[in-house]
Amino acid sequence: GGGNKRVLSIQSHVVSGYVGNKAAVFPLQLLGFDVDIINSVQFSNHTGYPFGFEGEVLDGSRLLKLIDGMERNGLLSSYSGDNFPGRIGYILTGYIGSESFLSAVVSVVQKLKGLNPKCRYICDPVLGDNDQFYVPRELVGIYQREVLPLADVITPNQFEIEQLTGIAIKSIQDAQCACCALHDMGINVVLITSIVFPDADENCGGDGERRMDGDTTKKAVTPTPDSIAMFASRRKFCLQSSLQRQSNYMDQSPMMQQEELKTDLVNINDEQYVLYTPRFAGQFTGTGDLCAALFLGWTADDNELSCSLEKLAGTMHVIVKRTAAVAASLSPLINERANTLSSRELQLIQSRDDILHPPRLFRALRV
Ligand code: PLP
Ligand code: PXL
Repeated sequence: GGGNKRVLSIQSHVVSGYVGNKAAVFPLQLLGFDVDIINSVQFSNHTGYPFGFEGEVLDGSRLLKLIDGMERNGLLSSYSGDNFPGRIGYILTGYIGSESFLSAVVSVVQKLKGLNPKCRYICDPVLGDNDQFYVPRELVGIYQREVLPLADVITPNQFEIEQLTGIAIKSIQDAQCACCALHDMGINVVLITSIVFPDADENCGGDGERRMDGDTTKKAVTPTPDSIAMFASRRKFCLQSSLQRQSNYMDQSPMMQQEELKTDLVNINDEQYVLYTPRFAGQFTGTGDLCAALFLGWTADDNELSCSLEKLAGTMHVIVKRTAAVAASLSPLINERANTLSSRELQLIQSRDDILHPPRLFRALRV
């Protein structure tokens, strides 16, 4: 992002509740980002409610018109230097429901990267969950061919990374392979937001104690059937080795020199971490959207990847825990399913301190 903390977030808006931009914008603002907000839909509520929803969808051509208006007024970029406030440093996208809108997003990302080569694209490639698609299947190919090659950071869940890479994630090694395949497409950082391994014992990773010192959470933090794994992978390009070789570079024939340069290009090194957190019973909506926003926030400052992952997991855990506690305290009182769902909306505002100061509850393990 070139140090410029301005995000263009293209996501859903809901009047009531916290998904899409409603889940992403407040945390980003708390973390000190200016957020330019484009609402891809405006719905009364998220689409999981039993009595439907009302509202409107923004189509791709209208998205491009908004970008056009911004461009004409110099709001996409500025020639006054990298840190001028008008320069968008990050693009964040989440759930996109149609081919036409996804294609429009692709051209927006291309335009912004053209105007600011340091602009980073954080893409949550939303396809579905629990072996079910909630977007048209045709989007998989568009993500693979057009979207992922533009992305700098992606935040798929287990189902999504399996669809995008064709690799079933049954072990740490599978997660490593799938991330490697995505890095090969040019993506710098991959966060798998949640993985449930079929056999927890084989995926222990490191040894013994995994709880952070001073942790008050006595819940499982080792891989068990009740835990979910988060997995983060960053590809590093090792320029040092090319410098080391430069001393004898001039002595070689031009053909040998060319070989050396090729070798440098493939001299890569993936840094990978796994982190286990307890799983909460029941469904929460907007967790993936919140997760992507927080990850953008914590990785923007070039933190250590392990540090970003630990902060992310700490905040996510307490927010879901607070949400589950509120839902549990209300559910005996009300029977209607709509009310039950509204009681499961993320307790985001109530968690503002935990967003600003993530509790360090879990440790990321290098794998
Ligand atoms: N639940 C908890 C406790 C999490 O930490 C996360 C991810 O960070 C999720 C749910 C979200 O997973 P998904 O991306 O599948 O919505
Ligand atoms: O959290 C993803 C999401 C985004 N946008 C809308 C939704 C949902 C989940 O239900 O309904 C409109």
